[in-house]
Amino acid sequence: MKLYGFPPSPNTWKVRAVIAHLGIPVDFELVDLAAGQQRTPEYLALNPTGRAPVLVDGDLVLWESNAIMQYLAGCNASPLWPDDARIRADIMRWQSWQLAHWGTEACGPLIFQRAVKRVLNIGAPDAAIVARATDCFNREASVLDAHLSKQTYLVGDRLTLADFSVAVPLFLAEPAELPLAPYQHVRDWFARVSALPAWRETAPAPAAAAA
Ligand SMILES: N[C@@H](CCC(=O)N[C@@H](CS)C(=O)NCC(=O)O)C(=O)O
Repeated sequence: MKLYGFPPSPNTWKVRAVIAHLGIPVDFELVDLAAGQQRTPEYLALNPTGRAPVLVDGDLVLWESNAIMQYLAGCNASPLWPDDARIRADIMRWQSWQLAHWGTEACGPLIFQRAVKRVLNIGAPDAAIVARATDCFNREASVLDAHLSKQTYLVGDRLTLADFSVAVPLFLAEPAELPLAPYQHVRDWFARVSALPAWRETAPAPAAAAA
């Protein structure tokens, strides 16, 4: 089995963290996004969207990080993705929310404007985008905080794939200046989830994170 990815990108990091947590052997191949390797014909044959990561397992070629995480945890009968329709739907709910709102509307634009632009030296943050994303961040973080005031992890009382998906952008809270201060339950939950050794074992070099 082989994962193609770019270690500093949160979508690659969360998949690598799940692989480390599961303790399974998966070869890794770098797709250097900074060098444009995601647009080579060889890579586009694997993922026509030109994004990382991609998992190849025999004749299965799978892109979209959350689908890859579900496949890996499912193949390994992991409690991160229990064989229970209700729990899986609940995990999917948070992973869908992460893709559509938490990542794409809130954390992602703040990470790009404040952290990625600085690392790549491609100009100042766009104030209008930062303002809109900050509003989104506060709206979504309030929902997350209220949920986590009632439970230890996102789904039930156990760590699942949902925690990996929703937590990963928060590793960039400092450089992206994510306004986390009012959200005590989110901060406590992130402290629990980020303490997993799997994150440290797969962490990108600090200066490269977010690129
Ligand atoms: N929804 C996709 C998003 C993947 C994605 O946007 N990856 C970024 C890195 S975090 C990428 O490959 N960007 C390169 C590009 O768009 O050219 C997933 O979860 O796998």
